[in-house]
Amino acid sequence: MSLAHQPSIWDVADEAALTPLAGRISRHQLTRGAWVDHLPGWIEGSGSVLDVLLGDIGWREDRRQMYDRDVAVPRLLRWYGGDEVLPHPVLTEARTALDDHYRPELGEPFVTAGMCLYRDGRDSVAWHGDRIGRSRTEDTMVAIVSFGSPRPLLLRPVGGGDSQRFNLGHGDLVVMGGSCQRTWEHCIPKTTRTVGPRVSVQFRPRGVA
Ligand SMILES: O=C(O)CCC(=O)C(=O)O
Repeated sequence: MSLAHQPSIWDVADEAALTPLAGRISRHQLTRGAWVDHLPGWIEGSGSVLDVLLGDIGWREDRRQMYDRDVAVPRLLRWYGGDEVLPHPVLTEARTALDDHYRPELGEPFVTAGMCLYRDGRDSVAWHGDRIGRSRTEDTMVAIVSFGSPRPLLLRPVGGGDSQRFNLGHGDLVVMGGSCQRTWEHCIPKTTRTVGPRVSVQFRPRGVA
């Protein structure tokens, strides 16, 4: 994959490394038992991870039926089951660190890693909650680490209300928790601004998608 990307002027480390989570991640309480944790710049040297993720890791285009047309989903996808080796060791370390931090609250480990590649501002994902599997009926957590050009993740309550915005790229972490997948929706909107590629890595417990 040859997608030009601009390094962050803040994240200048050559080697990818996790920074501590405890005491640095801030919780935003939403309504109806939903919350979002946010830690900008959790992974340093994130550009070196992006270089690997933009390589040939098996990205595929999904297609959806829209009325009478078969259309490409506007982003590329790669899904890793729990027994697959992740493409960069810092991602494995990240999953372990998330487990150490959240296990008392979550009660189970993060297992799968879903990855999305937004090649430019035309790629996006529409409003949705991750409601396939247990997250349809149970509280859970979805942890997202972002690499590359920041894109806004918007959240809004199901049925309407004020929205929240987190600009995510360059090693930033958000964790959507509590009832967030059932009572709130999230999206990555398209933009006409010139933006480089962004890869989102979503860690989920088994049976949540
Ligand atoms: O790109 C992101 O950070 C969000 C991805 C997402 O919402 C999803 O794939 O369900």
